[in-house]
Amino acid sequence: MSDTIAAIATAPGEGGIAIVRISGPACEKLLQCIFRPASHLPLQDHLLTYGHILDGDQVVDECMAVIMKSPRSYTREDVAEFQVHGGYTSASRVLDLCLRSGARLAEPGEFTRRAFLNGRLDLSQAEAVMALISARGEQARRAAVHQLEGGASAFIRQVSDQLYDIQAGIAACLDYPEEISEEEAASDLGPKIHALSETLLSACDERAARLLQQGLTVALCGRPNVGKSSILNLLLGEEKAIVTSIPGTTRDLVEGELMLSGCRIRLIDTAGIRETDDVVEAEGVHRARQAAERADLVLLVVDSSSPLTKEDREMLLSLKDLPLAIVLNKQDLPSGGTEEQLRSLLPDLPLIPVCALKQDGCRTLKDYILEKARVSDLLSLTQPRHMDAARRAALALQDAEETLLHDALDLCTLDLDRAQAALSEITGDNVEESLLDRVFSTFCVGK
Ligand SMILES: Nc1nc2c(ncn2[C@@H]2O[C@H](COP(=O)(O)OP(=O)(O)OP(=O)(O)O)[C@@H](O)[C@H]2O)c(=O)[nH]1
Ligand SMILES: [Mg+2]
Repeated sequence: MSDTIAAIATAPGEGGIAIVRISGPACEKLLQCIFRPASHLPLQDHLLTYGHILDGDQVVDECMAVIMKSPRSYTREDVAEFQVHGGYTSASRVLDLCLRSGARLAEPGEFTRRAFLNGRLDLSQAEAVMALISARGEQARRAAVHQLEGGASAFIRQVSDQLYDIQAGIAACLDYPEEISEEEAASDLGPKIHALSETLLSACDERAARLLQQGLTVALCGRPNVGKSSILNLLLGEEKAIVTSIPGTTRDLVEGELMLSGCRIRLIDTAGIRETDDVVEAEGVHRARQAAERADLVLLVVDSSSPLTKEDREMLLSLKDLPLAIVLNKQDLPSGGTEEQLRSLLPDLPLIPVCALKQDGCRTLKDYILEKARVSDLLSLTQPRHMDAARRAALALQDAEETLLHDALDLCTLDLDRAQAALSEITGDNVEESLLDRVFSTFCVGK
């Protein structure tokens, strides 16, 4: 970290302002080289100053510049930022000037890596920065901020502290066997170890983590002509998919995205499922089944004006073990007794009446989808990497519990150390360089 790094911090493309950021010991020198304040007064710490970026005598752009002296900066090093006019050209000229004046191009996530290495944030908070940058929707933003504020770290440190207490208890027993017997220690500590492992496992909610990162995927399935594409269009508020009265209109998957109260929803309209000799349609039916299996929620669309067909029943059977709800479409037409049939077949299945043609029932359907997309604001672990480490810690604790049952108190300490090591991967205490490389390689340059 003895060198000074530089990168464009704003996204590529045209915009009002672009920011070039540098961090490291040469910041002040570099500023003097390329920035001339309009007032000719020296730059003050943490104060934006108007001036010009110069390449020799040539003015590159007008600029607002700021220096944030160590340790009161994002990286805790000296940091300087240049706000120039947006678009690519000015910013890349300024970056080029920085590189010619002694800085080197920052690696992805290197500013945040320095912040982590200088102790400004722990590893889980560093990852939250990227989660916040890539958050799609209010729900994902709230979860990222919770993590940035130390939500995951606080949870892990609490578990880790309790584990240290257990480790101290075992050490005391091993050091003073005359004061406390191994059996006594085992019967006291076993339940505590078990409870800790349960706490960790229950914090690993894969589904919630996926919903935050990717949103809820909803597949619209059903036999041909029941109105799947009409419902997709209704939910999206646009004519995304082709709708006709010819069964088998949709052949491929048609995807659309919508935001419901800050939750991201991916809708997939599929080909009507039926037996067919048509090769193209058969491939569409295959894709429809795959989409249903991969979705977080399957909406089986049924025509409420006609009694259940053999195809409807087969589909119900094949989909019933997936997260499923029935959308009873075509409510404008006289009932075919479908609702009653469904209620007697699968009484617990949610039924949502809709009329895509007259745009009725859209609110109820959206509310139902939203209910499935929501996750708690206070989830402790929301990143796959964190859950993987927490699960390994829980497994090590289960091993420790097992070892205790065989009265091998000294061996159990090894399992507990493994659990501590897995927990420390989350917060980044004592982690290897390769893990940091892996984490920060997913970052964008300039952050
Ligand atoms: N009366 C009535 N007709 C509807 C309703 N919803 C859709 N339709 C009609 O049903 C026909 C089929 O609609 P689509 O949305 O194309 O049906 P689909 O399930 O996507 O059909 P495929 O793509 O062939 O599998 C069209 O003529 C629609 O106008 C409804 O609520 N009431
Ligand atoms: Mg269709």
